[in-house]
Amino acid sequence: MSNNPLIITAAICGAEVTKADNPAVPYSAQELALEAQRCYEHGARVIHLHVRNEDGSATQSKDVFAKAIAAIKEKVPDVIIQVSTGGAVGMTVDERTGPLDLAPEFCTLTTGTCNFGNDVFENSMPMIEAIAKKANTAGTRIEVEVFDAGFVDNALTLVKKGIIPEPLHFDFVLGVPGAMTGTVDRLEFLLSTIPQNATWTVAGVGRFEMPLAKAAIEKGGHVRVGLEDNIYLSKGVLAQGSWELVKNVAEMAAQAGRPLATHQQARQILGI
Ligand code: KMH
Ligand code: ZN
Repeated sequence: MSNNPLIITAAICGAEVTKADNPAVPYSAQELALEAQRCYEHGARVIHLHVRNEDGSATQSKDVFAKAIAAIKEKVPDVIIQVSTGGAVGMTVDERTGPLDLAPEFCTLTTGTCNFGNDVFENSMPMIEAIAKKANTAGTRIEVEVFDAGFVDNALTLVKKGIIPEPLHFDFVLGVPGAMTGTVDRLEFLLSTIPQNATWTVAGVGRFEMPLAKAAIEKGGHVRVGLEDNIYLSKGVLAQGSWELVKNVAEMAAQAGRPLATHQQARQILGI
């Protein structure tokens, strides 16, 4: 059992889930900030951030991100904010990279194309390279989002080309319908493919969320949970917010003897 500090990321909003799915999904800057504060208080040190228009539709508008980030920073100045560059399926690279104009400290980068439910989440190599270059110019630390096994290989190719810097930090997003499923053997295979100096977190989608969180805690990795990935606390019971899922993970970590990272430790581990 590893005892290195555990970083919990809270994916509080996403682009797909709506208040109709779970009324606790935050849309406005104030709702996002309140949710971020609750998640931080329960142990999350990173907020994976998407933002919404007033009607709840997904946007990657720099201005909407700026308002949300300011509101979050006002309530929780120390939390690490990781902006999404995935946005929603079908958005262009220009749209998706809107928040990078704010030179955030942390962002995502999905390194491959996959099915995403009935849609296709498109990330051709030129698209990935364009997003990575904009992140590098902004001085933003990249988290590599892996929805399927070849995404690791693409990330390693980008390292060789000097487009993304090492050490890599991966997020294994497992259980998206149409991409890699969320069983522990899949996670173990992915771990066998990443460089020794890489760090990693896991985001299990739907029913895979907590079993993968438990595996990551045991294996010395980090954990992402939140309404973006899973709206339920247990079968048929809606989570009251992402904070309740964070609380669950913090309790699992305590039982396993993994301390939670401080915000300084999280920045150090992530190389931010
Ligand atoms: N909304 C998904 C299509 C990311 O944030 O970087 C992509 C996504 C990945 O959520
Ligand atoms: Zn996301």
